[in-house]
Amino acid sequence: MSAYDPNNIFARILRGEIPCEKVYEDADTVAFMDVMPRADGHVLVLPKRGARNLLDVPPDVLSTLILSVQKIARAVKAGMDAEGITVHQFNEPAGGQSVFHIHFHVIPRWDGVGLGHHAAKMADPADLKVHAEKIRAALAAGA
Ligand code: DGP
Repeated sequence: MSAYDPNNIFARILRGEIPCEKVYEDADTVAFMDVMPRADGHVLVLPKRGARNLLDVPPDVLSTLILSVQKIARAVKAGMDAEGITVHQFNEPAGGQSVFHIHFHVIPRWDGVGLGHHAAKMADPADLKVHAEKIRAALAAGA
């Protein structure tokens, strides 16, 4: 396994070098909209501290991260009026990972609606903003 690269795209987003549509931030974690969503309301949750993936992440980083994943899953379900949530987490290229800063995908689901392909199509930024607003509102309402 390669070492963590501090210039990966998510590290650059965390440093504010590249914009993102953020929905949540606390002392340890950040959540923002995936620019290539597999469904409307697809959010990525990541730690501020750098780790490549599940194979090297320290336990204390993983602990706070998974609590944020649960919080965002609840907010995405409420904000997007979803019927279910799919959580994905990919490790190494063979495991489907393309950005090497650990993150969880939180994807809202509706009965009978299939998932789009992984990282296949850029979303319209205006749509991402609309979905982010709904998720931020659910968080503000205590979801
Ligand atoms: P993976 O590493 O395979 O778990 O997928 C990375 C995801 O990150 C993929 O769904 C597309 C998304 N993504 C890639 N580049 C950017 C970016 O610059 N901004 C945002 N918000 N998402 C990105």
